[in-house]
Amino acid sequence: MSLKIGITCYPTIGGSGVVATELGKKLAERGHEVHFITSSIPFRLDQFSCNIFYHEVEVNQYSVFRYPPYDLTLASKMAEVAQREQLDLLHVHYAVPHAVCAILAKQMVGEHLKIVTTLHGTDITVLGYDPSLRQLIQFGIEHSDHVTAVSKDLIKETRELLETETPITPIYNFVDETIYYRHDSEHLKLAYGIQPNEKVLIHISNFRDVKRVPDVIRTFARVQEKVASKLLLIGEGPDLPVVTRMVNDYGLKDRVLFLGKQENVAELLSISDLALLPSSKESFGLILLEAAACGVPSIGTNIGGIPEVIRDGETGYLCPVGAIDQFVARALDILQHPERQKRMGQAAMETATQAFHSGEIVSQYEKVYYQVLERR
Ligand code: GMT
Repeated sequence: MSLKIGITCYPTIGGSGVVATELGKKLAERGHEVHFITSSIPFRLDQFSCNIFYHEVEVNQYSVFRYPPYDLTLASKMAEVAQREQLDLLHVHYAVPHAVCAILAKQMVGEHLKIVTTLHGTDITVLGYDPSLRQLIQFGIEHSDHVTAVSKDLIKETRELLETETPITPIYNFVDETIYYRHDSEHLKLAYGIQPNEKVLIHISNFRDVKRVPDVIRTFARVQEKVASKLLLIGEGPDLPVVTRMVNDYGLKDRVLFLGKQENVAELLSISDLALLPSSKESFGLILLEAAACGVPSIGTNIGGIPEVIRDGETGYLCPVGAIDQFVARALDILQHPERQKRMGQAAMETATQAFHSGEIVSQYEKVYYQVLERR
């Protein structure tokens, strides 16, 4: 039975928006009607499909409001679309504000409209610690018809932090295998001035404090003393000025390439030998899966959902947060042993295409949808 599904996510660049959009595209391929209800067109919604619709949430500026009421406008748009298009369910990514808006929409439309909420991390691991939001997040979770989370660790943290008994299903993230595979993009090395003998390390993030990008620089500064290499930094965010200063202070200007925000990271990953993710908080670490799908081993921290994505010693390595010595030793262990690097890269690719296969993950979401609708 094909369904009519509304999807709300943050449409700008970010793992949760990527996963929500790719899920919508895959659901549409399976014959479901998918309605994106978002503040702008999701950046990955780049191809036409007659099963995909986009409804823009336009927030008007009224002088009576000190702040534009995005959440209320979203709830009202959700209700309008749900009623007009006769949606079966709203699948919202993030408890706050999206699940709370969906609950309001459901109250406007009627109990038949079901709500599936996916937790991606920041709503729990950052906002959940804010006492002024804690109860609202709990409300969003407890009034959803079904809640999923992108890792088992995120479920554990949600339970501990919010003291909620609500069942939460783990459903891992996935990548689109038609985009994330090892591309033949060696020409990029020439374009970026990377010598054939040089190894390439890569870090991709939004340069927020939790990503600990300075640890990437500290690690690379020592690795490049032993192995001829270059570092690709992809992304932008609050820590970019600090990182730029560090690169200058360490005298690494010629070895570090700041590439800013990039959409086609699969080609950049395909020229990389090692990905680094030294985060202090990470519910999943989608970039690790993207790297793995392109055959790149990773070193990440042993926190959050990262150990569920990197198989320590098989597809990469896990190190404690801030343990630069260990990061350096593990990086050298991979980069100075081409056979090991190749083996780990292959294992990473196999894990990405098997354990996290998009077909399997999309089926898990479909199962959840049919379950909540059966209860109608
Ligand atoms: O990591 C971010 O700052 C972005 C955030 C997002 O909203 O996309 O990422 C979260 O969701 C991703 C998709 O599920 C996960 O891969 C990231 O690990 C998670 N970020 C954190 O937990 C800090």
